[in-house]
Amino acid sequence: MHASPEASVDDHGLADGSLCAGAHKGGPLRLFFALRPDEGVRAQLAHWSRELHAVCGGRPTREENLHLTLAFLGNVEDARVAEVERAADEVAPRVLTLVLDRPGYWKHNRIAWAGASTVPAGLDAFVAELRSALARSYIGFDPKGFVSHVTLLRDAREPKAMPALAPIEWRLAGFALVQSVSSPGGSRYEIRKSWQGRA
Ligand code: 2AM
Repeated sequence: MHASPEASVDDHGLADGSLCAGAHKGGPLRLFFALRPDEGVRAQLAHWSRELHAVCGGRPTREENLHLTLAFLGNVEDARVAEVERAADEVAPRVLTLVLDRPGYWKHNRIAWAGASTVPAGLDAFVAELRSALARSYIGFDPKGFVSHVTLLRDAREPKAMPALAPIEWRLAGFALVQSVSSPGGSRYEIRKSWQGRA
C-alpha cells in the first residue's frame, strides 16, 4: 500500500511552496513538459511503486501525478506562457512505444524509478527537438541531460535487490505542458495544454 502522499519538497531539494508561492496570485508558474500515462499504464506504474515500496520504503508519487519529465522549466512568468506554448507548437511528436522494463534507484537523491533499458531513438530525438524549440525562443529550462524515467518513490532506501516486475508497454501518443501547483497535501500537477503525436 502507499504509505503517505508525496510531500511538497521534490527530489531536487526545492520546496514547491517557495518556488510557486505566487502561482495563485498572478506570480510565476512552475512549469514542465512531460509525458502523462493513460489509466492502464498508470495502474501498472502504481503496481511497480507498491512492489518497490515493499523493498525500499519512501514516499510514493501520487498516482495521478505520475509522469515522465521531458524538460523542466521552473518558474515562468504568466505573460510568457503563450510563448512557451508556441515553442511547443513547432515540434511534431511521433507516436511511439516506450517499454518500461527496468526499475532503478539513484543513491544521490534517494529516488526509486521506472526506466527503460532501451529508449527509442525517436523519444531522444523528440526531446532534443522540444528543447531546441525552447532555446530558440529564449525559454529557460534545466539543462541537465534527458534521462527517461518515472519517479515512483522519494526518500527511498537503497534496495538489496530489485523485485521482478512485468514490463510496461507505454504508447506515447503526445505530450503535455504541466503546471505544478502546491497544495496542503503536496504538489498537484495540472495539464495546461497537450499536443497529440502523429502516427
Ligand atoms: P523527476 O522528473 O525526476 O520526477 C516537477 O517538479 C517534476 O520535474 C519532478 O517530477 C522532477 O523530477 C522534474 N524536474 C526535473 N528537473 C527539475 C529541477 N531542476 N527542479 C525540480 N524538478 C525537476
